[in-house]
Amino acid sequence: MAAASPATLNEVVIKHRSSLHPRPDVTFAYGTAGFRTSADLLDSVIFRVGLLAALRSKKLGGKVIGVMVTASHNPEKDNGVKLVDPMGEMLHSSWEAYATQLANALSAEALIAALQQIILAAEIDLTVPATVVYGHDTRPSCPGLVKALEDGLESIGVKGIAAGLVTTPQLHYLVRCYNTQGTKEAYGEATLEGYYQKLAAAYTTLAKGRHLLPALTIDCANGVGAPALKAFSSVISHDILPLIITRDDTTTRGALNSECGADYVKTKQQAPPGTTLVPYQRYCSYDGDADRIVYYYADDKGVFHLLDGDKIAGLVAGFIMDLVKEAGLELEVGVVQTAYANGASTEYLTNKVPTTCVPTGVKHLHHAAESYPIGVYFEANGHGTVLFSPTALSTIASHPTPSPALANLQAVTEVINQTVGDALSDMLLVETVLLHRKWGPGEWDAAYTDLPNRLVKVFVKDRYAFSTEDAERKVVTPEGLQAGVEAIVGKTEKGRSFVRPSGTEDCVRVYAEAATRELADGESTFSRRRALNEAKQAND
Ligand code: NG1
Ligand code: ZN
Repeated sequence: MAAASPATLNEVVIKHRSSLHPRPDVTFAYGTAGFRTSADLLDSVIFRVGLLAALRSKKLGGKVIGVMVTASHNPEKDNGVKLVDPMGEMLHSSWEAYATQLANALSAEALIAALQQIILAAEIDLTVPATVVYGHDTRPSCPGLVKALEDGLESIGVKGIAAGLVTTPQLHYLVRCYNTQGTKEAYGEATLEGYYQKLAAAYTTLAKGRHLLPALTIDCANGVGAPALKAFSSVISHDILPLIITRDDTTTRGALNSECGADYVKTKQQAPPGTTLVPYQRYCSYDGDADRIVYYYADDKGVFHLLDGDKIAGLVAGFIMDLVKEAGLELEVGVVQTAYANGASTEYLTNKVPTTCVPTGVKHLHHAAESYPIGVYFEANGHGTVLFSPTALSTIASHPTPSPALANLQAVTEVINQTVGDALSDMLLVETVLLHRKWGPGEWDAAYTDLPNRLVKVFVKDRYAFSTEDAERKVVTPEGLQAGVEAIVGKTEKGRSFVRPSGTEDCVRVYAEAATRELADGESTFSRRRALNEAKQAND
């Protein structure tokens, strides 16, 4: 057991170390993706996140807290940081304000005062030893920022466990493993090797004896997904999972997320330039920290088709429902989406399975999915996973009648990363379903046809002037904007449009969909113009 820490902060050390990480004249906010901005602004923020992570661990009786340094799909010049709570979930929202408070403290003295306030407000016992595990993606700014994090941890007397170069979901996995080892909820071995072995064993169970599919081509966004996938493919037989790994250049400056990756493919609705799509072959793209995945293919006319998070949710939910039924179990499967889910997917899903819509942000999706025995959640952009409640897990584990369906269901619980969306693990799940169904991408896609849609950014002076309700589907302020949107939508066949402030970028997003491409484009242009006008008035 680690020795107890001193009962008070070492203010001299913290002030001194803090002076080595001066705060720029910027206001920071811990948003849906933690702190995320230009990497050259983040040194002080990450130093302070080290302090906060230590306090969070102390508050939770010494449970291991995670810190991930990444800016996901953002350009390479950006970086970011987010905290991971003990079961591998996002930082509890009640602590987001503390993170913002520490990041914005104006001086070393103000930082100490903010720390003391948090210690008091959250009733933290400083003598509890803390443990923090931290990792980072492939951005060139990571080593320097990780150093700042280590300075923060050291100045509050916490050593920390360096996980090194990891995908975001691997870091979440490690956190959960550390906190559950030796308990009946043990999640796995707390090493990357343990992660790869767990997924490989589960996938081998699911794939063995099946007729193999042609190789899957993966675009790793030139990010951390590339080394992770290579490490994984070295522990699984190529006969079981034939892969073609592309966009795996993690050393060329500027390559990360540039004209590739899940965000590029989803936003542009096209394959990365230079990719020749062989008709009906499977392609997928990860994002820069490998927590998102989208699939795509071309038909025999060469037309591009996207199989995004909504399509993955439908595929996976249907498969799990069938396994549950075949195994003779009664476990409800529910699906959670956001307003960005294509209207056609919502219509398809609501006819089959309970479906909930929640605001953007993984914490909302995750939380809502927890209310189902088996909760499938996916954002349209490809971030998602499946959660099995403790009761569902024990029902599956203790079911008296063995069957292939039960064994497969058990393996599905192992192949899926239940802490957070995980491109590698989601890929294995999709491949499993396709293998079992004997489907190619065309059969998968046949469930429904996406409504044409458009997602645009509007740069406004103050995005905080925009507020929403009804899971972000209605804009409340600026006043009058919603009425304007509705007037246009009302005239549009299968029209749906909404306006919301981004939680990760300084902009407002406008989404529109309609029966035809022309209508969707027209509607988004109108809504966007309307949003701009209203914003101008609100800001004047
Ligand atoms: P914001 O910037 O709040 O729209 C984006 C994504 C979210 C989620 C977060 C976290 C869209 C439209 N929004 O949020 O789905 O992934 O980033 O990374 O894709
Ligand atoms: Zn990501």
